[in-house]
Amino acid sequence: MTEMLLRYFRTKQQEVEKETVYPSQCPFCSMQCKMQLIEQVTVTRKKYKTVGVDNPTSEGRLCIKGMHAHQHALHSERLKYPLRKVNGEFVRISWEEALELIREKFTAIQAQHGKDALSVYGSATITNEEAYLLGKFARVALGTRYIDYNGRLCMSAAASAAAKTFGMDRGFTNTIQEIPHSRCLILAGTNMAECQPTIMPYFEKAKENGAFIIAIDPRETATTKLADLHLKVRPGMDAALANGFLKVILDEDLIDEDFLARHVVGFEEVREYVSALDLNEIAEMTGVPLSQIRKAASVFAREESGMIFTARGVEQQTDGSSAVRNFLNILLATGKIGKKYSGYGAVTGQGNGQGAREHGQKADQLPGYRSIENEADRQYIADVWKVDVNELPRKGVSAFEMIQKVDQGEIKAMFLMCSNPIVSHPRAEFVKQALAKLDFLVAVDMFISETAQLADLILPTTSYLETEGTMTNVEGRVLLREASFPVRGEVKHDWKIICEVADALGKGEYFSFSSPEEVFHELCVASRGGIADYSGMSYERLRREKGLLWPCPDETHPGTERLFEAGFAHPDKKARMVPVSNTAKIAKEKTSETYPLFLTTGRIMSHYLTGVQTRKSATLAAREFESYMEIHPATAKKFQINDQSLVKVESERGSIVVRSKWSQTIRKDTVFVPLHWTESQNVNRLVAGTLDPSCGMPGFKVSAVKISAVDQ
Ligand SMILES: Nc1nc2c(c(=O)[nH]1)N[C@H]1C(S)=C(S)[C@@H](COP(=O)(O)OP(=O)(O)OC[C@H]3O[C@@H](n4cnc5c(=O)[nH]c(N)nc54)[C@H](O)[C@@H]3O)O[C@H]1N2
Ligand SMILES: Nc1nc2c(c(=O)[nH]1)N[C@H]1C(S)=C(S)[C@@H](COP(=O)(O)OP(=O)(O)OC[C@H]3O[C@@H](n4cnc5c(=O)[nH]c(N)nc54)[C@H](O)[C@@H]3O)O[C@H]1N2
Ligand code: SF4
Ligand SMILES: [Mo]
Repeated sequence: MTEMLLRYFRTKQQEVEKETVYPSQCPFCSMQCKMQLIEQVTVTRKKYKTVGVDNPTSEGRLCIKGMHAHQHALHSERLKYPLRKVNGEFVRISWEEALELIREKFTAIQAQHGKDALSVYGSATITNEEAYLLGKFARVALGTRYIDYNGRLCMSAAASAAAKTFGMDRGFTNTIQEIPHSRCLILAGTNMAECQPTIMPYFEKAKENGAFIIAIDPRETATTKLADLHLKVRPGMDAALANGFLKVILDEDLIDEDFLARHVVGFEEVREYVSALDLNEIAEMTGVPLSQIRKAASVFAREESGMIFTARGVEQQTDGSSAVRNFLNILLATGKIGKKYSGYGAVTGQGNGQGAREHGQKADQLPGYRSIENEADRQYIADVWKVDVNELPRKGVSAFEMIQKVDQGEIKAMFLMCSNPIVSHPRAEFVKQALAKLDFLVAVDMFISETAQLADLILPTTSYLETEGTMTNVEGRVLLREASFPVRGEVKHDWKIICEVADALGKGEYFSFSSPEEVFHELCVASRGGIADYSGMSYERLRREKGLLWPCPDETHPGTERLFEAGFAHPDKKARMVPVSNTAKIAKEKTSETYPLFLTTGRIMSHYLTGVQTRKSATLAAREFESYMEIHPATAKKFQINDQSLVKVESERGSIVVRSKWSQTIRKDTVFVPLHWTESQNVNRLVAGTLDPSCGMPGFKVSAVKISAVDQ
């Protein structure tokens, strides 16, 4: 028997005729786990598997999404040719025809309606080089002020809070390797166990080392299970909860007077404001017992080191930016920043959530985190781009406001790269109707997404397996994603597409790049002297040093591991504290007799964003094939909703039908629906279009809804 088995395995082995290894990084979250795709060619077929590769951040780990990412990249529905819509059907055309069509349409629209009638919508999934080129494309090739990107729905609140407070916004102020040594960790509105799974060992090690972990989330999740204390906050009340922490810290005299005096401006205003607050009222409005608020605040302040992490739970609110600022107030009041094992982490989302917000895709931004309204910044970039500074457009508007301008007929055409806004935006039905009004929509995608379905032209692009470029991970570490998988059909890289469209529009001289590395050289020069300074980096260094943390201002600079050790990034080197109100200026929806429950939204382990990619992966799709609504059994009984039965969820905007999932661990006044499904399961049909006025972030995490059983 053994002999037979051995012979069997030997023959099997011999079957593998050729093995090829392709390097890459995971196309999904901000951990940017390094990986290899292994292709085995046997006599009968090709087999693929993905394995992790060691590096300073992910240490060789992969989660299930990464392990199965190749299933969508190799999927038969990957687009191979440009497609033009003719009488409602997509037909194959050549690249020459596609580029000519863009030239014709864009030129005619601008001639008739002005430069700003064109718009660009970008992404934090594309590489730094592509994000940089897209910003340049909007300003130089199209000359429009209207460019923004999906990171607006993701990173804008944390980015604006850190920029205002510290004068600089890099996701983590410390390296990930410091986490295990910190004594107290606050995880506010993050479900990293499902969203950045390979980060978990750092927190598990911290726990083994005796750290006290505090989680803030209306639901119990795989992340909150790690916590010593879980504050089950009412959705949208994080700013008030942070005030509760500050009040306890003041009352118990736990502030770091010396740190405040030397490094902070604005503490007295915060002290005055917070002193007048009533802790019982805060406990009441946040739904968190006072004893828990006291315990959390006092442990955090008393421990010698501590870190606060925020993610979308806190940030995707109409006061997300100030809610984050209030958590930063806690760090500053206790002097826990700019030091070993103490600091802040905005847990970035998409693969390039960090880098894509630095190189000029944002409505008000030029590369290197420069401001498009600052005269010196404009002049510097105009010189790098070799254009007249007066030709550079001024700032545009945030992503959702851009859609509103489409609806109002002000924007007539859109160049959309790597996003699916009719699923991911609030008021999804409105967004769909608005985009349908465009005279001309170009979508650059790997698949016919729900939004690409509306396009007049789809340009097929390469995936993470095929596109080389840099990505800046959750730490702010710039990684070189090497990629060499053969490109199929007539597919082109995003960076190449941008350059060719620019050329078709007569602006080729500004886009004459022949590789991502050439683009990176220019990006580095453009970032020199800016806040996000990459100018000391090169592909060669990134390869050799396994990534570099910015700022890295010259070739001999080792990169910056810990920020703010020598002061903050404002000109006076001091951080800014400001009082934050318990309630948002733009009121959040309240529950009422008609809409008696809070709805919050978020993610699950096996799917990614609007699901275009993960639904094409057989293994991932099988794990969770439909949407659901998490609900407490007591609430479910009150509304006569059985477990695992279909339920209609309605808000003032619209309705969806999903399956109920009873859970003892969610708040009784709250239901949760993930965002990964579309059409009648798209939770964004329910979410309002109100935005945080300071950063344009929609309030994805609070809606008022009613629920009812669907007769079956
Ligand atoms: N599996 C998976 N991983 C992903 C993604 C994905 O789609 N799927 N997307 C990536 C992207 S782009 C992003 S931005 C990140 C997002 O990463 P996270 O921000 O961690 O993900 P979410 O699930 O949106 O929200 C986190 C938690 O916030 C809680 N929450 C809801 N409302 C509130 C509130 O009012 N206050 C507080 N304190 N908490 C609240 C939710 O219950 C949820 O558990 O994940 C990245 N990783
Ligand atoms: N209710 C609710 N809504 C939310 C959120 C929430 O928590 N709740 N979260 C928000 C957040 S944080 C985010 S980040 C947004 C994201 O929302 P979207 O930007 O709409 O996200 P994706 O589903 O990643 O869409 C990416 C599209 O680009 C394509 N694509 C993938 N890789 C590439 C590439 O390399 N190049 C090109 N050209 N195309 C590519 C994919 O096929 C897909 O069609 O959703 C937001 N919407
Ligand atoms: S989804 Fe995130 S954690 Fe999972 S393998 Fe990809 S990059 Fe790593
Ligand atoms: Mo995101």
